[in-house]
Amino acid sequence: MILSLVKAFESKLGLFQPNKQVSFDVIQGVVRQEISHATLFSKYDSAVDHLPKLTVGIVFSGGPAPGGHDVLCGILSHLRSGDQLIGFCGGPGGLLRGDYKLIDTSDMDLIEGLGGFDFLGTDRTKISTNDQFEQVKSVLEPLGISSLIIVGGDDSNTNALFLADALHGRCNVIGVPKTIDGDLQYLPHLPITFGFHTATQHYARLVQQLAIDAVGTTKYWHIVKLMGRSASHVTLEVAHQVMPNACILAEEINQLGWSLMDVIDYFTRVILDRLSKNKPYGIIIFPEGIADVIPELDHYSRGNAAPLNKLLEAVGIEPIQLDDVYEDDHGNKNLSMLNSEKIIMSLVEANLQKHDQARREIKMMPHFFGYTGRAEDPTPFDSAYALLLGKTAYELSLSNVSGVIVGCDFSTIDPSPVGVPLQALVNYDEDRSRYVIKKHLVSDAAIDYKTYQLKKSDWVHHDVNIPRPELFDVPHHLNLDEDQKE
Ligand code: FBP
Repeated sequence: MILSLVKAFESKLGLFQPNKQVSFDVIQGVVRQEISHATLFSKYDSAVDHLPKLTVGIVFSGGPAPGGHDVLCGILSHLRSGDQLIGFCGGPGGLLRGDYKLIDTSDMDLIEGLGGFDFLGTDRTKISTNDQFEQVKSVLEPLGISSLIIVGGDDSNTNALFLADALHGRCNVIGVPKTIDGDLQYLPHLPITFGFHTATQHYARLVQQLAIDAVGTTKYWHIVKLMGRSASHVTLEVAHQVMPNACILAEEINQLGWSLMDVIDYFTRVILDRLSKNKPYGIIIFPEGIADVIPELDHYSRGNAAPLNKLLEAVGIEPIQLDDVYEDDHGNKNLSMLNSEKIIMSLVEANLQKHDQARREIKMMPHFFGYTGRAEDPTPFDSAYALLLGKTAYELSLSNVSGVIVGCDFSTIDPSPVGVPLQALVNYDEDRSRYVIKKHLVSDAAIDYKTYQLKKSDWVHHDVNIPRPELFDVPHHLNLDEDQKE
């Protein structure tokens, strides 16, 4: 698989054109007709040397994800002589300010295979007003930029679509799918974002190390919150790798209609179950996004601590002060500020007080694994994928296409890059009264969710062994068969 990605990356530059065999129902009237594409864009072999010189702008947007620097290298390694790449510094905010630098092939030695987004920087500024669109025009025009590549997640690519509309005829806008959360998907043409594999491998390694320590010492339960808001793809992928003794996903809580105490009772049951087999240690994992679906935590993160404190007081725990959670421009809460792992741990501890043996023997420690996964150097999969995404975004720029996001179909032995109309990903959001790219949550019909449900109860008594299990070379989430993984 990784070799096929590299092969596709190393192949000659080509152009993309509408592929009438794959069409979409797109909602009319969201953006102008010219960028309201109703088909996929597929690559065909065509010379590109005769095309006019091109200046491409690029901006990182939202949270960092491993592979961003390789997206830049993917473009630079194929840049035709005379074409230019201009990077905007500090995310969409930097784009509005006109804060930029020229990037050239000499930068590749510095940044190839490097994690984080620090070469250009990023932020979460939303570009959506007419004044902002005008501001972007006034920055791009003097620089001669005729194609702008936005490297981002669902919110950033919603920006990209409306910016493509506003800049039509002056500058094309192309999205590159990024986010460790893995919630920007459009199957089968866009099953995965870059950064997801590295972050999940990173967290899986850390959780596995806790598990190894726990088996060796038989002393502690580790209560681990993992980054990933709204969608629980990260926790699901990590669960498949490390087989935690207990795990709950936000989508599962929603489906089961569980309250906070239901979650606590489930964790308590697993701990007591293992204790009955003389195992006073283990691993619990869950995503930070549970705060969105558990009413007491949701109220708390919105500034109302009363329902949570009522529950805490009822089990004899001191009330807690509000953490400093706020929303970004797109309405996303910074859940990392919320110490839900400590809250959960205290409630489980309180629950265990009723059991003599558990009260004496169970010791717990909270952990949060998040930001380090975004700065990790990309895995070979993410690196190859990001290089290909960068190259494809450049080819779409040469093809004079706007309002599309780069995708890649992994359903065949040789993954093929495609251009997916952004409009096909858009839905009307009643709460926000606007069209936005919908976050793709873990679906109960997904194969990786079904296998998780089948295996989960076996993991209660699982312990990591020697030889250690190997972490996945390619994302489990892609559900590739053995031939495809090679
Ligand atoms: P993106 O969706 O922008 O890729 O960011 C994802 C993420 O890493 C989430 O998993 C996490 O909740 C959030 O960013 C943390 O960033 P911040 O500290 O800005 O809230």
